[in-house]
Amino acid sequence: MARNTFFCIDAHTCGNPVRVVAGGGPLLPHVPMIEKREIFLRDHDWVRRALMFEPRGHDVMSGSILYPSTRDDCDVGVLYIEVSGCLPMCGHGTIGTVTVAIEEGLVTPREPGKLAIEAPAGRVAIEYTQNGRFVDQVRLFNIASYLHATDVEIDVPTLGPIRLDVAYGGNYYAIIEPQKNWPGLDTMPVTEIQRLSPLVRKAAQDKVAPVHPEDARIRDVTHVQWTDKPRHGRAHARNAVFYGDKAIDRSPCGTGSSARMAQLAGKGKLKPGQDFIHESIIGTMFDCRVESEATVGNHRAIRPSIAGWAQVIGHNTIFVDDRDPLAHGFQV
Ligand code: PYC
Repeated sequence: MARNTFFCIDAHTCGNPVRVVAGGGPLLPHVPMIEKREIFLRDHDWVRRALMFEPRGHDVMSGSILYPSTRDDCDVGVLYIEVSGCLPMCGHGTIGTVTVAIEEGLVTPREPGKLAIEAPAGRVAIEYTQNGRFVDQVRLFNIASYLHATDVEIDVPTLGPIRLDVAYGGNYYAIIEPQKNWPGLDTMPVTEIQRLSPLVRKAAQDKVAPVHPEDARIRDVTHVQWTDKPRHGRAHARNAVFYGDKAIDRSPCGTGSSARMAQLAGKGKLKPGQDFIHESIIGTMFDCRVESEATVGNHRAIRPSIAGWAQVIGHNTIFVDDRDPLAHGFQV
């Protein structure tokens, strides 16, 4: 009989969950995070399933496990765990993880207000502001993001023909702007977005099958981003990002916002130095910016930054016990 104990600190970033595993995560070899991610998925994926799926998690659950970084220019390595797998990069997860790490003393920054994390997708610099022990805001300077494909035509039963773009912001996104068969977020119930998104994702993947030009381990359309006009006067746009089998991000999604800015920049609609305030499906906002131009392989790219807040909501000591027939989680 074995009982595994995970000491987790639960938080949310603008409404989306972040479960940070501060103790009990599997020991992994001291190799770059992109390699740790592969080893974890091969040998320890039950940990992700146990902590993300029901009965310990839910359809939208997301989190991270902290590891020492192998890079001299990073303070900590972050493995992102989620209902859909282990993401190369996660924006809301980074904002939540940094908030937890600073408030709970898991990481000591080399310089006050500044950190750098090693994500599987690359180095991400962080700036944060504090009020006493509490973190007010985290800004992450994301990896280079680019527009991969434009005007991809797909035809999904009951939705009909639509056009989408595919852009990378740490994950590959199918991005759908308002058009005849997608009049916008207020015209479709969330349950219908959840039903249609896996079909759109598969159709986009079948047509485009993106592979990162600098690392083939990062590939495939994994997320779908439905876009619309903002509701809030401060915001420039609104989205609903779909991931996993049923999840709609409650935050505006960090890698989704990066991909969206890369899409708009790639189409000449956003320039370096411009702000992009992004509103989520529940009305929370990220303050995003195109920081500079960049390249990814032969693609013109941008370096986006994303700022948001997170709230620690509790300590959670979780048991995963061999006697439990549902020890490794389930999905309905
Ligand atoms: O914030 O990058 C993000 C993210 C990815 C999936 C859910 N949130």
